[in-house]
Amino acid sequence: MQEGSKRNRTLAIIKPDVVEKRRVGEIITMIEKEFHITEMKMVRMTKDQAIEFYKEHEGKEFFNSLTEFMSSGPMVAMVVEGENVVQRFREFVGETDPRKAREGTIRKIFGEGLPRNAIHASDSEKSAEREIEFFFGNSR
Ligand code: 3AN
Repeated sequence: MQEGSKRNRTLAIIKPDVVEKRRVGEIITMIEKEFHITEMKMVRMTKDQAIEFYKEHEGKEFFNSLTEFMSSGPMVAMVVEGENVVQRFREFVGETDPRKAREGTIRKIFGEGLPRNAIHASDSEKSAEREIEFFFGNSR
């Protein structure tokens, strides 16, 4: 491993819009070409769980539509590992708004808009650890 690079983990969620369209496999294939998926499960959040998961966004004008959407159906949560994965994975999925996302990114290809932007990616190492704990517990 090169100096300065660090292997770490992040949380990804393939959102309910993608599950509904039955395109989960295509996204997993894209992720596996670049990163290691080390844990994965299909889950459905209650509205209260979605509120807890996104609590840092409480008060924002999109909070209700976001938590409604994220509790509207099953989704696929996974732990993704790699070097500097938090930052690299965010670049890989593309900008929050699919219309602004770079060509070839998951959000550009699969996103329909906001909040239906296909995939979640943790925004920092600290968030990643909290979010992994939320879905997978302290399993290591
Ligand atoms: P990111 O997921 O790229 O870190 P955040 O943290 O700004 O983006 O937003 C969290 C989630 O909230 C996004 N993934 C998206 O689904 C939703 N969201 C963000 N901005 C809006 C908006 N203006 N309208 C509706 N939903 C939004």
